[in-house]
Amino acid sequence: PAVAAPSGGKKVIANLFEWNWPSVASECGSTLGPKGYGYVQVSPPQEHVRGNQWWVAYQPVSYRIESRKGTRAQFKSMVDACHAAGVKVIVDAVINHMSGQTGGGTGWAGSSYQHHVYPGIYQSQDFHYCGRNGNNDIVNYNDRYEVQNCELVNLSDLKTESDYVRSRLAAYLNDLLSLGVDGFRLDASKHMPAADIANIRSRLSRSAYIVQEVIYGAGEPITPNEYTGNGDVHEFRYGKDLARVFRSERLAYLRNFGEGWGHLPTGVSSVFVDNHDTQRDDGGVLTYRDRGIYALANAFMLAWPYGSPTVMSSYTFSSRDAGPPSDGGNKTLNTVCYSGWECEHRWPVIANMVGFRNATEGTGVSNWYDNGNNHIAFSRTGRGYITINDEGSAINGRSYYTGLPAGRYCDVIHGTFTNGTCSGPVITVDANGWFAANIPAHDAIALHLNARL
Ligand code: ARE
Ligand code: CA
Repeated sequence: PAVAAPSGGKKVIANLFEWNWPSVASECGSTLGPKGYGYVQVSPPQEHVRGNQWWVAYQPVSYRIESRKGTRAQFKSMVDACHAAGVKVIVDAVINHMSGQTGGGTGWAGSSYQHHVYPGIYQSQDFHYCGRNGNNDIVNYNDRYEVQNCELVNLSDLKTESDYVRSRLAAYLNDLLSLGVDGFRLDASKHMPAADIANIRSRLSRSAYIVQEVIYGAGEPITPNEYTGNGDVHEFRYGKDLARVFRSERLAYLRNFGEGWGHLPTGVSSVFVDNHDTQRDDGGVLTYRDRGIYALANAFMLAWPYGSPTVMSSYTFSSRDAGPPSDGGNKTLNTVCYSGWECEHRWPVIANMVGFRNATEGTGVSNWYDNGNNHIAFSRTGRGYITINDEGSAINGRSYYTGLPAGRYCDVIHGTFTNGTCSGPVITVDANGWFAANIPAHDAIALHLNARL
């Protein structure tokens, strides 16, 4: 049985995209655990084709846990270190396909392969040959058969309907579970029938969190909703809609953000401002390049009780294919935050709002306020309060009704609360639940009960 949503009090996922295992291990102890992240999502750990592009990870050639990000032993130590820090581990699992190079080669860990032949694992009869478009590639996303039986960008497409392939994929996932992994992001889920995923899931040795990558495409026959029986599904409309609101519409529109906008049911929806694909391929979404506005969009996501949020953490890139900082042999270097790596999950606004999310878990929205334009505010009933001013000018001299108990609260947008003290401004909520404050343009104030002095 799979768990349908991240469970436990801490549910926020940090996606440490392309980090190597020793760096993930140390980040769990130094930052993710202390800041209240419940999960870390890591990039695909299996052996992959050689090359310096980031996307080599999405071309498996064997299921050895040996990649540019580290060895099996390093992977295991990482899982143990994260668990010791109270952080669970989600693995990006590539199970729809193997490599896509037309010629063969030798993988990262020395396994030789051909397109459609992976000795000892899969032979040519284990793949689909859809017979379309001259090269078996997917062209038409409006054709269900083609999307699930042709090749996604030439990647050899596994026969996920076959008993052998299912058992081999389950063996890979069970190997990861034996190393202590807690969940999986199932890459390219749209390209596998939901029933095939259900069957593979049924072969897991124990329960695991599952989130499926099914990109909503207007008019496409395969929809995210088909997959909700297996676990969570990435809601790609969320980041696009949020970016549009922040860039060119009004924050006031967010008062029913989520299901009210046609997004997936909250209990199965995995949300993010951007992910590793959209930050490269989708000019519309907000990314680390948007700096303050990106932080505000993440603050909104973490404050708003819809879906399971993932905070993206990126390396700096200037071209689509460019891989992470690596040595001459393409081995990924240890992460150095703010030097080649953006570390959005550490940005104080974002990291402190993880604490807000945890403090307000399970409460609804009340006291919604908007000015009809780009100033909004709301309570997470009885536990927290946020107001975001995305107007082009300051809003001064206003009072805000929070419904919170009287007291002195750390403004976690501008200060970090540690051991009873606040490194930034302190906001006083009066006996009637009100506070007065000025908010600069494109800024916010957030208070919660776990950051009360
Ligand atoms: C690379 C080269 C290719 C080459 C291939 C094989 O770029 O030119 O043919 O290697 O040699 C990633 C990269 C790819 C890379 C691939 C393998 O993005 O560039 O190919 O790894 O190394 C669709 C899928 C969705 C997929 C996106 C990218 O439905 O599942 O395309 N996303 C996941 C990952 C990616 C990854 C893969 C899948 C493959 O997150 O990072 O690719 O493992 C509409 C549709 C969407 C469709 C979208 C784009 O919006 O609705 O379903 O997404 O168009 O086509
Ligand atoms: Ca497929």
